[in-house]
Amino acid sequence: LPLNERLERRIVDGERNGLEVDLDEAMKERKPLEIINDTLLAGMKTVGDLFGSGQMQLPFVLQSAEVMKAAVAHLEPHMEKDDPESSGGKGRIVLATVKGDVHDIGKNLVDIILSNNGYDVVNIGIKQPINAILDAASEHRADAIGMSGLLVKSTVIMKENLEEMNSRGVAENWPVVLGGAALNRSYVEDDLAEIFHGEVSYARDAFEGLRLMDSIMA
Ligand code: B1M
Repeated sequence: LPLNERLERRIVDGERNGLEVDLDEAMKERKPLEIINDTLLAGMKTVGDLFGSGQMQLPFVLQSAEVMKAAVAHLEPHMEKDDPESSGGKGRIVLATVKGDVHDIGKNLVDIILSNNGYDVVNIGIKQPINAILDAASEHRADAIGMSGLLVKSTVIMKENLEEMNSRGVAENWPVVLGGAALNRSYVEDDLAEIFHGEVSYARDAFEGLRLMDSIMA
């Protein structure tokens, strides 16, 4: 197979052997982020489709996710970084996958993109209840909160989290950025924005997350 198809195939098949060699080869032609966006994420999409249609079992999805993570970890040191002088200086965001949800590949990509572009990211991990998110935001004096979630039920949890922020009177303390495959723009920017007493916005991908942080900090 040609290199790009082979890399995409590695994600779908969960095949790690020789991954780094192929990635190094690909980096001679393309930037790490292009490899992630154009090739590796296409593989993850196929995995999702196969799983969703019952053609792939969960343990194999997990293997694909492991290969995806290994690939991103291998590419990450080669990514372009902002001026290191400004590292972490543009603002601070607490990032979490919401309660009940283990999906973290997207969240960790957001972490990488923001960190490489001058933000200080406090990534508190998966399955995080709102208490833990708000505690981290206070403790680290965050400028914003980012929540990720891929399950349909996570979209409900996000709504509950915003309601909890309203009832604690902290909605205006932190602008909230929401992302993840089960969300859509109108749910966040119409429905959730309507009930939330602070500022909430939707990021379709990690780059929109970066743009939103830039506008929050402007
Ligand atoms: Co799961 N899973 N999974 N899964 N999984 C989905 C989400 C699913 C759509 C698959 C399907 O059915 N087609 C489906 C959800 C269905 C639903 O809710 N309606 C599903 C399911 C059902 C499940 C389980 C319930 C399966 C089971 O146990 N029976 C279970 C859930 C466990 C739980 O959370 N409690 C489960 C488990 C798993 C694995 C552990 C095997 C593994 C996750 C491994 C890991 O993350 N460490 C896994 C995977 C890999 C997937 C799919 C195949 C791929 C997800 C992924 O990593 N995509 C997924 C299918 C799909 O999404 N189409 C699926 C790549 C990633 C880069 O994309 O996270 O969307 P994404 O991030 C994007 C944007 O959304 C955005 O930026 C990223 C790109 O730049 N973004 C943000 C995300 N967060 C952001 C935050 C921001 C800004 C942007 O700011 C804060």
